[in-house]
Amino acid sequence: FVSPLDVPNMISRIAELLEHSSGSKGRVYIVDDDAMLAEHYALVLNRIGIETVINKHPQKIVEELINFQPDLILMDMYMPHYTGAELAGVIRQYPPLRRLPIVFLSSEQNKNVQNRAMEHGADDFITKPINDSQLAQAVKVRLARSIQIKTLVEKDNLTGLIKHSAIKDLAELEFERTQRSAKPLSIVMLDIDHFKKVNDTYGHATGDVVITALATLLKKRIRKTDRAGRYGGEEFMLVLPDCDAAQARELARQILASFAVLHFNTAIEQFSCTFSAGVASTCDKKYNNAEQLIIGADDALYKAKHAGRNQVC
Ligand code: GH3
Ligand code: MG
Ligand code: MG
Ligand code: MG
Repeated sequence: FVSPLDVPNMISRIAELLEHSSGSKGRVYIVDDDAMLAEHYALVLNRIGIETVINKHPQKIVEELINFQPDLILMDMYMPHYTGAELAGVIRQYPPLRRLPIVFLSSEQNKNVQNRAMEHGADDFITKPINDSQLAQAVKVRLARSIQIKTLVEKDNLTGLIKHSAIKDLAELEFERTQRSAKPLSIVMLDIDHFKKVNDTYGHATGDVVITALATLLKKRIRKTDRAGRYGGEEFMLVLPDCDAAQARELARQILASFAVLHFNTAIEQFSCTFSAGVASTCDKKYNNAEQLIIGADDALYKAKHAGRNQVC
């Protein structure tokens, strides 16, 4: 619940989100058994700057969704071998895809049929007949809303990094993707050393400055395909696709070196901080899923702490 005092903050935050989402037009995944029609929808959406991928092989839908990472699915209701509702049901069983909005585009007017499809995990209906500009507008507004909600749900307020549950979903998604390619995936867990002392000595607000500084450094140092999340209070997680254990350790060491030389000014004195980090990689074949990989990185972090902190294990 939002207290009245928070309202100005909320308004500026929403304005910020709107600005953000207007910069990115988003990605739509199109499912229709009629290939010509699917191509036409894609063209209509591409014209207003929306990226599209058309599903060609229904049995590969999950794989394609994981690769494309769309913001919305536009789906036909009736196809020869399965219904849109059945496909929606399959998609919803898959944790990293459970928040993905599915919009049916159909000439089905029967509200009961529509409701049943919604129970299977669809979120909305666009009914045909519809002309091109109506379709473009209908998808555009739903897509913008989807991106806004995603940002609200997934972004940590203090740091702008990805929140705990969302970074875990992304780790799972990247793990699945790795299983389908031959490329390694690495995870780094970082935890600021003796952070309680920073709070106790200089105050919570200064503690927040340190957390934000490390977050900024992480964002600056990772590649476009890497993801950085705030896993806990002063604990962070990096998800690094196509990166082996040695490369991940090297990256963590470079970030540690940059972080350790930062000076924080307070009324009392100037101080600096370090962190400890643990790396786990799918180069090590013992990991069968993302959860095990995260536990592996956590164990390595624990080792780094016990070996004296200010290091990467
Ligand atoms: P270690 O080297 O073993 O990691 O010691 P530590 O003191 O960093 O570890 P501990 O987990 O005991 O302390 C973490 C502290 O982080 C406790 C908590 O009050 C503080 N903290 C958590 N979230 C925030 C936050 O958002 N802002 C600030 N300023 N402090 C936070
Ligand atoms: Mg059809
Ligand atoms: Mg700590
Ligand atoms: Mg901690």
